[in-house]
Amino acid sequence: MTQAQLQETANIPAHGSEPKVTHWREYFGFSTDHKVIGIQYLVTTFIFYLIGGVLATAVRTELATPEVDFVSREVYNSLFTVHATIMIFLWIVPAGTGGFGNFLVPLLIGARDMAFPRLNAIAFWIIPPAGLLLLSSFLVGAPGSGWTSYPPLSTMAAGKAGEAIWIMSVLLLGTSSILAAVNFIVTIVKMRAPGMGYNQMPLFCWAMLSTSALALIATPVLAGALILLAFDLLAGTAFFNPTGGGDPIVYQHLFWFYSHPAVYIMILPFFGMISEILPVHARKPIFGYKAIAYSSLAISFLGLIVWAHHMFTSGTPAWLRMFFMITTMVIAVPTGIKVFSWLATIWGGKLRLNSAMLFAMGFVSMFVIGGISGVMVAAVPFDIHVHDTYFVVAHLHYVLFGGSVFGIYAGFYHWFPKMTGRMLNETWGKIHFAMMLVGFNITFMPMHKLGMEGMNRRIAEYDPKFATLNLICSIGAYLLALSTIPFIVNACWSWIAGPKAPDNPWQGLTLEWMTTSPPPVENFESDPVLATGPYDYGMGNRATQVDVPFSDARDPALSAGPSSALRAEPDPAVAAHPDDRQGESHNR
Ligand code: HEM
Ligand SMILES: [Cu+2]
Repeated sequence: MTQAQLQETANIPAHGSEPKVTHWREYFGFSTDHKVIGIQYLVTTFIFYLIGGVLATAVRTELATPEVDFVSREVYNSLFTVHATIMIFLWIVPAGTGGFGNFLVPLLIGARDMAFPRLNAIAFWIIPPAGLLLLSSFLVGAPGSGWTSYPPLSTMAAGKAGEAIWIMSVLLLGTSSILAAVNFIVTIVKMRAPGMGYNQMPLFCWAMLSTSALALIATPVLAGALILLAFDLLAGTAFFNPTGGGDPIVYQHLFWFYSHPAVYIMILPFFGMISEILPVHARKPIFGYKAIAYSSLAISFLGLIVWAHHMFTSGTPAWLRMFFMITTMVIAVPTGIKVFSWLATIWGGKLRLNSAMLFAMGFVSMFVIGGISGVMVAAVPFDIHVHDTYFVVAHLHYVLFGGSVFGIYAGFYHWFPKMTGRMLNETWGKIHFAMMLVGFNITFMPMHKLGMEGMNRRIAEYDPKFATLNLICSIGAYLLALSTIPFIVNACWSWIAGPKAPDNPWQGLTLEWMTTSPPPVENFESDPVLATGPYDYGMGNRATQVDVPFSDARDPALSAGPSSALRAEPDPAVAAHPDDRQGESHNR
């Protein structure tokens, strides 16, 4: 018996009798089912991603030539401002946390739903109106001071209405993010299946715990900054206005106190998803479970004390710049631990190079490029040289696009069968991956060189000597935009008419695969059971020699890693073997 079969046998009673067929109308209503809400998040944010992508394509069309010829300078400013705001606040953050977090966390820990289902629905339903509000600003003159909205630019008379709308919309989105964070923390701490200690949790849960802690600590600071900014803008106060005794640099501190942690809010969930996907498709235990789990916590903590690396050129005193330079570089350590653990996980594995795995490997490699340019810009002298140039645009897209967006797609391909009960087409998945990888690198790789040669970001016209590389970037951007089409067609077609998905198409060990595809309402008919750890792959027929409860559960030979449930104290109430169970289910 393989480990997957062992886990499936132990969990037969946990199967729902019937997969839940969700009526399409439910997706448009106030559902409190975490799976419906997760999918609502994913579909809604994907639509915003498409809108943000159209804006990006418009930006690149303007930049295809050195002159201002496609849109006016003002419209250009609005295009990149709204593009970035959508990509961050309406796509990456809510898709990673609200989307995948909602769908996966309760399933992975064997719970029936999130701790606060109604709060969960409220957190989602804030998003669509906030997004529409932001888009409505195009009717009154969209905001144009960048997604950072620095004063004094953002409080100047022109475009007041658009700026106020931007603040209101981001405040709403931040509220949603805080509500979701509370829910995740309580759910993970309080609702794990019996026998699942913290060190038996799937790594995605560690990632969500770290992400939620960050969101909870940092988002209120952004809210504070934006409320003060709104006063300056609309009520004539002078918190950030030097003529009235204020200081614009204070805004930068408050803004980055949130927005640097925000980049980890935008990447940690995907770190977690990659840690789930790689071992399944490499058929090997995850390497360094605890190292990966605790490095998420370390990244959260360090992420809170590096914010002023965005302000090296804002007159920050030299000694303070040293502090922020060193803390920033230290973050490379926990991040490197993760990357090496992932490489060690797939090293020597029996790789299944399907779409999910390709996107996961694309994630690791593209993210590493962004990480390296990140350490480069952390160095004060280098940053002074490339600050506000296309080098920064290249860096941020390697982490956010090469990282987060590749991670989202890896998740889509991996969990689509569980979410919809249908399989995606693999051939089209691979075509999608190839087009996206090539398009992405053509678009963003040349920006490193443009930046080092001094091309400014946030400008609609530029020195003609940069024309060739910019044209290449724009052609890459069109390819990148086209690469989304195979995915959309594949996803829509497969959802309606794709081949039916088995319960456990990838022979995974984590609990979401131990119920039907899609899971029934409340996920499991009865309490799920941990017969094996989340990553005990490749133990071959050793598993046939053991049954749970084990006589010596701590024997390291039985367990593929410290994460293995084999090392947990067996609990007779939920023993893997139905005959060994005693007493009532005590989960709820
Ligand atoms: C189709 C793919 C994309 C293209 C072609 C693209 C293109 C661009 C360009 C050219 C800029 C610079 C505008 C300027 O400084 O004048 C920009 C800015 C930005 N993009 Fe993207 N982008 C894409 C996808 C994404 C994604 C997926 C994210 C994030 C998740 C993202 C986040 C940002 C951010 C944060 C900025 C900074 C805006 C600012 O400086 O205020 N982009 N993008
Ligand atoms: Cu930062």
